[in-house]
Amino acid sequence: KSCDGIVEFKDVTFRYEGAEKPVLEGISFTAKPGETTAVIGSTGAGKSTLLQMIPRFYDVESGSILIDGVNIQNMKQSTLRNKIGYVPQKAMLFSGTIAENMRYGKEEATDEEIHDALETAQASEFVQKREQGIQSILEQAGANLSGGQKQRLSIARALVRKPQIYLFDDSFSALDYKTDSKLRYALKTETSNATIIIVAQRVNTVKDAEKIIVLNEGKIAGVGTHEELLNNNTIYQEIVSS
Ligand code: DUT
Repeated sequence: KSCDGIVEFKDVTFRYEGAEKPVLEGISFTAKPGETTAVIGSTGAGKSTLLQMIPRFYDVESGSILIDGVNIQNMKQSTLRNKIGYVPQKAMLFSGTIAENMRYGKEEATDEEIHDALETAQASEFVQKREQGIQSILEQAGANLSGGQKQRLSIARALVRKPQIYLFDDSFSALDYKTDSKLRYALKTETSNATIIIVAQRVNTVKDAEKIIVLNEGKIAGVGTHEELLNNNTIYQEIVSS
């Protein structure tokens, strides 16, 4: 169904246990299916925390988060997890074959589905260069891979599951600009009705997003397209020129 996967934050405030100040304060926005919503901000702004609230790694202190109008706190955990493909900042690969790593989260995935996901994630070329292809062994935590290769496999793993909602936590940071752009374009094309939320520190990764949210010290400092924010948001201008 093309209308599924609307993520809505309503006046969300959150603080880590024991912290004096909330890390997120009064956050409201909507991320829509078929669109990329990007969150940009300097280190410590609260981007990862915001993203992690969607699969309920943390619960709101006040406000609410809805998916298709349903408060995520009233959803079964398994239902929520099935809707979401979360790609963490650090790829979590294990010792085993590439295929085994790709099937983590969807045991029944076919080789073809794995190849398609690798293709979209711009990982096909380096996987095919290995004699055993997707049957090649990854050493512990992917020790025999570059940072960018690990990120692409981590993205491919999420794609294999075909969730409605993709959450990318700085998942493109180790890629060169060209690969970053190519990957996001392929992602957009192959997951046309999915809701994509991308957290990033660099402008290249967010500039094509339909909606960019500027997060500053836990608050939204601006929302718009790249062009709009370039014109009217000083924090965004600072990020661009830094
Ligand atoms: N923080 C904690 N406990 C945690 C995680 C984070 O107190 O378990 C604090 C650190 C920081 C703030 O919350 O002051 C926001 O952290 P977050 O990782 O959400 O920020 P970010 O914008 O994602 O930073 P980066 O771009 O460096 O990942």
